[in-house]
Amino acid sequence: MIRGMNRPFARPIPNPWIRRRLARAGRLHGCWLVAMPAILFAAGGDVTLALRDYVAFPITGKVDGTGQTDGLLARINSLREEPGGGSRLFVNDLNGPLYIVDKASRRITTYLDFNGREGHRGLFHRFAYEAGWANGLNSIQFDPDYKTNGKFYTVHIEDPALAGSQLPDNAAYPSLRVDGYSVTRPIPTPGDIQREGVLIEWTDSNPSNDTFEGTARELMRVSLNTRIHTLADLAFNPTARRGDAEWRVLYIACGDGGSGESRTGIRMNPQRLDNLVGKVLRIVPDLVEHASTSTVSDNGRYRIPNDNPFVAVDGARKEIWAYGFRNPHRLHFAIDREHPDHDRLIANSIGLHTWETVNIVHKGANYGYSQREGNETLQRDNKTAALPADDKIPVQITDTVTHGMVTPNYPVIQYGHVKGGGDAIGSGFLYTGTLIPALRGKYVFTDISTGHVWYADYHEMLAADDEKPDTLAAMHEIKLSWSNPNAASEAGPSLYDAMFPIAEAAYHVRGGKRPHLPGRALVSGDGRADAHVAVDAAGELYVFTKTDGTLRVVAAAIKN
Ligand SMILES: [Ca+2]
Ligand SMILES: [Ca+2]
Repeated sequence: MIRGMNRPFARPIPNPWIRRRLARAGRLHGCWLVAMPAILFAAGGDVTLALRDYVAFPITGKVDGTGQTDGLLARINSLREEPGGGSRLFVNDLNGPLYIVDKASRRITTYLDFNGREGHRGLFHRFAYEAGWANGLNSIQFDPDYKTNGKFYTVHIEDPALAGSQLPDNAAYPSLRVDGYSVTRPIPTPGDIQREGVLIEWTDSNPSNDTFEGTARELMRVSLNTRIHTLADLAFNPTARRGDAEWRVLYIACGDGGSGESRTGIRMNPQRLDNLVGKVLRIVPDLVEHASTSTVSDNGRYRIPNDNPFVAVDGARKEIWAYGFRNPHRLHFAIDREHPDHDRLIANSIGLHTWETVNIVHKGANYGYSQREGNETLQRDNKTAALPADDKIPVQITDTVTHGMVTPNYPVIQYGHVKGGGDAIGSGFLYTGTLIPALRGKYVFTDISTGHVWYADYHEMLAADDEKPDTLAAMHEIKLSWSNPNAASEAGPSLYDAMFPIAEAAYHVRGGKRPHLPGRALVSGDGRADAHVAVDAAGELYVFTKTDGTLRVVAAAIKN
């Protein structure tokens, strides 16, 4: 492939009316030509978002890094606004830090640092972060009752082959009490194990300040075959209230640990119900919550709701809510305030060689991997083919034991590893804010490597959730308007087809040494944008890119 041939480029803002709108939204003084326009994946992209730089996070990577992950200036991976009317964003960097960003001052405080590897003063001596995507401090989620109980949850990745204690090292955080902390036995996954995903509940006895004081409790430790597709996102249903069956019930995304693309016996792990990889899990973290409608887990650290789909199936893990995913690394509860019966849990799952997917998650459903990828059959050679006429696969308990047959569930959105598409789906959110009326009722999502941003109509997604593999919601390209605040000459917004060139400009300003961006992927070519979207408590939209370690806020939109 010619380097960068598929990469989106900045291009001029063609329409004088749009230029005027952008000028009002973001100080347009002029615009400039760079190169060819990208081929549009879906014709008629009709929303342009005006981005403003919000905060640049401290550089935790290497400015001259050459690998897929070490050259990312700050591997920020998720953003959560504290619930309960605070005004702080909590942002985790895979390299270790958990930051608090004060929304009023935009001041960044390091709240905790998980990196306790040799040479670092953080919490975990076996912290694995330096290789493999989604290794490190992968995610954070607040307990819905955080304001009262100070609880939040994190997922980080450890390498069990490393030396050192598995207990948190509180040398840098003496107000973290570790005397009651104990490690859990890893939940087994068939095959060799290179990583463990660790879920921890933290209780900050004073959630109103920017320091941690309190306790931590390890809830779960999941064995992962390789260093990719780890234990990942965490989500609570935001509509649940005290007394509801869903109140403080935690959904957990667990990647397949790279098992499903293996040519060996671990290939069936995402399909097997005797393990937790390639699944969405559902647990009650607090042992005193829902005591009459749940049972205590094998390790005694959390509860499992009695209405989980496989609690009565011999040999199946009771934590499983849905299964057959490759890497469902982003979960989002889509809340449709006008139609509460339209609320859904959504999982964005990264595909192998062919399809990136958005999936509506249903209780007990099988999403097909590693027998399916997107709406096609995945063959043993990892190529895709048409679905069989009788579209059924066994409900696999172990490698040999099955429990009937099931027709797989299929994505509601998918895009290919082709020009105008991308390499790996990022995060996604149903927009519920007020700043961008054009995005109301739209699900906004990214491709990680190319940095494309798209939306799909949420009602089309619901309609595509119809057990028919070929019905999918349409994707619409979102364009981006951004003023490079470091531009040498006149400043003013330019129009971009994706986050790649925006991150590239900022990466160089921040000292990045690579000619383009760090990493490489098939469609993005030389460099990856590493772009995701996020929302705050008001549902307003942000975009962040790991390559330049910068968080940007969506300040306005223009409907073309
Ligand atoms: Ca505190
Ligand atoms: Ca469909």
